[in-house]
Amino acid sequence: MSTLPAGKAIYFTSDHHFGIPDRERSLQRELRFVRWLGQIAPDAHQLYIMGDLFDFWFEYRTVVPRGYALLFGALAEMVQNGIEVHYFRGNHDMWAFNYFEQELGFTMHRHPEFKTLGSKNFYLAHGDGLGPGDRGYKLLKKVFASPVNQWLFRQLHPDFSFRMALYWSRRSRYANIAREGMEDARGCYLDEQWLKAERLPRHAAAVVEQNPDTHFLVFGHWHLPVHLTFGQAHYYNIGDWISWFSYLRFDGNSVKHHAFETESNVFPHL
Ligand SMILES: [Mn+2]
Repeated sequence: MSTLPAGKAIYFTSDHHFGIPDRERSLQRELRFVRWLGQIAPDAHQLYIMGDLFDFWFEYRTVVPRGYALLFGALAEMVQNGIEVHYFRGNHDMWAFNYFEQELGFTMHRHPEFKTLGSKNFYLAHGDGLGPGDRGYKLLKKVFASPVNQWLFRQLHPDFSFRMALYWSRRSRYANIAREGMEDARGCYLDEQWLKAERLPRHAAAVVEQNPDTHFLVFGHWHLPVHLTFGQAHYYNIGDWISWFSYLRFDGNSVKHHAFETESNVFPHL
């Protein structure tokens, strides 16, 4: 059993989508994230980045994308100071191969995992492609996971391929934001029954049914801070680092939502 040292905490963050909407505005969010890392460093035992740190990421054998120097420096410093950084790949950075591991010292995760943190049982996943339906996306994920397709993509000039990839990811991102905006307008996310009928909570309910000793389930992906309960199990979506600047803190006992550098009471629905 892993133990959490007294006075220490484990932090969860996700869906920063650094790189959008443009270099300058992304940098503002990156610097805000670096300030957050500085704030949590004194009591952080582990940090979990639950996916989509970048809106698009691809690494070549000898070259990595331009930018993010301050961000990488701050994360590498955490690892140097003995804070474990775990990274669950999201749907926007499934092409993170071994750079984060080799250069920054992250522990990489590609699939959902059960983990005991302190004395509690966690189920951790980014959240894409889980739950019923969404067959189009699941197929697309297989296409992107194919080594042949990755090799083909690597043959393109990066100035061209990154422009193309960002164009596509922006389109899907804007579509999501539009969809989420509609949900907000309808007030759906305040409605527990509506939330529990969505894909990820349905997946979570099935996980809890098969693993009744699960205490906490933590997901990214949804870009909406959510807290639900399934029996004794607590379900969370972290939110994002685009409009919520939300994160989770686990003190060994309970998990709580917080937001960084925003007005208090930004989670009226939690
Ligand atoms: Mn995302």
